Amino acid sequence: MSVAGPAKAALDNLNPEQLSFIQSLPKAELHAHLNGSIPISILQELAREYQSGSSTGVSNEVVNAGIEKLLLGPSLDEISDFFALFPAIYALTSTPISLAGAARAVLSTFLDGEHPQCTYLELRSTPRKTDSMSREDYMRTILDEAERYPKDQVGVIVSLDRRMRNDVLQECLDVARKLKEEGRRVVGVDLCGDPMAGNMEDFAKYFAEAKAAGLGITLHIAETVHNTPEETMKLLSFGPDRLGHATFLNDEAKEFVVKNKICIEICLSSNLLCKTVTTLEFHHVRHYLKYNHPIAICTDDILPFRTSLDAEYALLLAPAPFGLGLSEGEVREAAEMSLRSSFRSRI
Ligand code: 6MZ
Repeated sequence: MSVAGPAKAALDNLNPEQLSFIQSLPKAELHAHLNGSIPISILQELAREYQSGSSTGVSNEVVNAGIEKLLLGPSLDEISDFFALFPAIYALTSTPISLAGAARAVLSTFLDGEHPQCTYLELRSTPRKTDSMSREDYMRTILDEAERYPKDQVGVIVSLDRRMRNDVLQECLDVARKLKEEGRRVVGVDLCGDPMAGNMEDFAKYFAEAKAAGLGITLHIAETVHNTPEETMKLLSFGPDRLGHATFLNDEAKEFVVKNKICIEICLSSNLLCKTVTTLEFHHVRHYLKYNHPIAICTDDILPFRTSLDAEYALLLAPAPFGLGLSEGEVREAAEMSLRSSFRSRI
C-alpha cells in the first residue's frame, strides 16, 4: 500500500533509528474500517473479474472510475466526497469469496510481514446484505478470516451505519449478540457513516442492548462542525467506551469525556485529508495529550487516506511542521494507551 501525503512527509522526516523505534513499538489499531483498508491491488483484481449488470446494480464504468480515483489518490474537498468512494468498493466485495479475500488481505496488511503494523487489530465492518449473503453471513465471512489469527491479535467490531433503518439496526445488533454468544470474535459495536445522517435518538435502544450483551461501544462523534452539541451529548449518554474522531467537542462534552476517561480514537491523516482539521498545529489531539487523556492512534481507512499505522505514529514523532514533534517517551505512552483501550478482554 503506498503511503502519500502528510503520512509520507512525516515518515520521510524521521531518521532510521526513529523509524525502527516506531516499527518495534507494540501498539493496537482500534479504528480501521474493512472496506476502507483493502489493498488497491486486490480491488484491481476483483474489478477485472467484475461483470457489469451483476446483482449489485453497479456498472463496470462506476467500478472502474472508482478504482481510477483510488489509484490517483482521491482529492476530497469535503467529507461527503469520501463517502462517494464506497459504492465502487462495495460492488467488489459483495460475494462471500470476494469479501473473504478482501478481509484476508486487510488482516495481512496489518498483522503479517517483517514489521507488522500492530500487535493487536480491532477490525470493524458494517454488516451488508447482498444477493449472495445475509448480514449474518457477511459477519461470519469476516470472522472466519479474523479467527485464523490468535485470540490476542484480532477482534471484530460490528458497525451500525447512521443511515440504517430501525429494523436493520435491530437485525445487525441481533447478529452481533448471537455471534458473541456463540463465542465468535465480536468484541464491540460502532456507530459510523455519513456524520449528518440519522436521528441519534433512534440509536439509544440498540447501543443499550449492545452494552447489556457485554459488547464494547465506540461511536463516531462530532466528526464535522455541523454535528450539534445536542447530538453529541445524546451520543455521550449512550455510555461509550471509546469515541471516533471527536473533532468538534464543545467544553461541556470535553469535560464529560475527560472526567469519564473515554478513549479517543485519533485518525490524523483522515482528519487532514477530509479537511475537518486544517493543520496538525490545530489538531484536537494536542488537547488530550496535554491532559494525558487516553487516546488511540489509528488509521481509519488506509486505502483512500494512503497511510499506515506506522505513518500515523510518525505524525506524532516527526518534527513540526511534518509532525507533532513528540518525544519517543510520549509516543511510547500513546502506544501503550491504545493497547489499554482495546476491547481484547471481551473476547
Ligand atoms: C464515518 C466512516 C469513516 O464498514 O463497509 N466509514 N464513517 N467517518 C469516517 N471517517 C472518514 N470511514 C469509514 O467500511 C466502510 C464504511 O465505514 C464507514 C462508512 O460508513 C463506510 O461506508 P465497512 O467495512
